[in-house]
Amino acid sequence: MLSRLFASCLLLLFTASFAWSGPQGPAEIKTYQGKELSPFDRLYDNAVENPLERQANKKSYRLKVDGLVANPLSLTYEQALALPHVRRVVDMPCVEGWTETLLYEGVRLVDLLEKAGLKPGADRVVFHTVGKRYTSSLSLAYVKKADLLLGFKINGLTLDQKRGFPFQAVAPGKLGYKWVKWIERVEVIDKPRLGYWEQRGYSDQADAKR
Ligand SMILES: Nc1nc2c(c(=O)[nH]1)N[C@H]1C(S)=C(S)[C@@H](COP(=O)(O)O)O[C@H]1N2
Ligand SMILES: [Mo]
Repeated sequence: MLSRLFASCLLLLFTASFAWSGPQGPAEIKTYQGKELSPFDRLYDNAVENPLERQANKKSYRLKVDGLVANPLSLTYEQALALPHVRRVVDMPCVEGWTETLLYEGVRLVDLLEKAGLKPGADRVVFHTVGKRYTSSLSLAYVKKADLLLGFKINGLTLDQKRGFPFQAVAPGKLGYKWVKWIERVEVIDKPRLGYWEQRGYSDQADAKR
């Protein structure tokens, strides 16, 4: 009798949780502070990596911060997300000519760099990816001025494998190829280093035209 009561309570809870959040989890945010957002999901896919190179294992994943730092960091996904969160609507312009307007939620790279402690000569950060193939770098001056985020949500939804789980660089004012997806390592270096597209002739500055 008691166990039947328990079972029906469980069933009720289960059904209720579906009714609250729906089987797909939280709903996508479509507009934010009066701005219309581009959809989280879309058909095109211009990433360099094949599907196998996009798989971060949530359990074994570590976000590393190393190079010219006093205390290299190696954080689990949860540890990284324990940092303060920032929400920001930004335009991501691709060199192909399209622009997406998205609501990102992320942690501030400057918070991570502060934890790690920059060493003298530190001048740029290189973003390395789960697939090890794609990289890009940005100056520390830009990172501080733009308050670059490591985004983990778009439009209120956690990044999926296509969007760059677990982290994408949110680099306002820079072209899309600086918005590195599937980040697993931030390396601090002392001089410019060309990334994947930069080695293929694209501007290392990558300023978006206005
Ligand atoms: N790791 C990785 N990050 C990447 C890319 C890539 O090929 N690999 N492409 C970049 C480019 S050129 C653009 S325009 C954006 C596109 O992001 P989206 O496909 O999520 O819209 O991701 C950027 N980040
Ligand atoms: Mo792009």
